[in-house]
Amino acid sequence: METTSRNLDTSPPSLVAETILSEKEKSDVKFQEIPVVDLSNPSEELVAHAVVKASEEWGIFQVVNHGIPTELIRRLQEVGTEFFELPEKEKEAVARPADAVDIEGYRKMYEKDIEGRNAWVDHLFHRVWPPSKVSYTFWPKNPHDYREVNEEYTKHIMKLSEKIMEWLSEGLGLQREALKEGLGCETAEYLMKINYYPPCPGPDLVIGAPGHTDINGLTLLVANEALGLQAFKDNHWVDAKCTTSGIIIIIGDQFLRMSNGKYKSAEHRATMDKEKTRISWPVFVEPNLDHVVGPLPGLITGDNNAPKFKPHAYKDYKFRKLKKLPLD
Ligand SMILES: O=C(O)CCC(=O)C(=O)O
Repeated sequence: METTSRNLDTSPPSLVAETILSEKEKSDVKFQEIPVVDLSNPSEELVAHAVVKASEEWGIFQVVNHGIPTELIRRLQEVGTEFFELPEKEKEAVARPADAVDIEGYRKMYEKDIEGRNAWVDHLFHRVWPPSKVSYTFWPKNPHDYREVNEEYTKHIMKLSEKIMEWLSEGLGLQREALKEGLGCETAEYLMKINYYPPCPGPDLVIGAPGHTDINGLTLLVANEALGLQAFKDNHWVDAKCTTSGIIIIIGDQFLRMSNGKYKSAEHRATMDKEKTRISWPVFVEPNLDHVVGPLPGLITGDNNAPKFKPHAYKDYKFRKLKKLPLD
């Protein structure tokens, strides 16, 4: 089993400098929990209300009793863990080519992540939907059931994400398809990522994933039993505690913009554990690169509803955020 811990003394100096915690990142962690929404509540109205409230106030929450079988989540975690525990050479069978523009594939630590930050984490990215965008080149062949489990999980996660989008659309006073349409309906993409954070001897000095908001629309994340995800709220980092079968929902930048600022794009980060390997499986729901995203037209009516954001093609938005250019 490959659980080599990070060694601060032998790490590239630039990486250590860039991942050392800033004062903000070191600020106290508050003993508070992110909202939990139980989707099995027989009143759909109450569930929808709780999802909307958590998205307005936090932009991050956990859903439980969501209908995705616990056994399927366990298998997703098992096949992903098995892949990361393979010898490096075998993982390289699905490595991201050095000259690739796209994000798909396996990458070892000390690499830039999707938003150009140095992240202290190994990861694997591959699209899971739509079929025209799926490249099995980047799906591990070992373990042999990796593909079957990920395809099954995709069906369930899409159903859950569409349900959440419906509640959030209605929470904006719009018809239930509004956010899905805003993302480009059938052209929207689902991107699976696995983050693998080995134990780190100096977790107080180093961050696994620095604080950021997600660039996409909606993120649905499961994690193993090691804690590490935190959200920034009211000037404090808050532990985003989650059971291994709970799903963390994170509102990303595109939903902040589509909702004209009503839903919050949650700033979050991942910390390292001294002893345990932490693994997380976010699925990012995002528009295709050419799709233009801005405040939904149904929200921009009347004198008091001026658009707070300009529309941008998703590829331009990504480029500008990556390059830290102004975004309005
Ligand atoms: O590992 C986590 O819990 C968070 C990961 C994350 O924020 C990311 O991959 O963008």
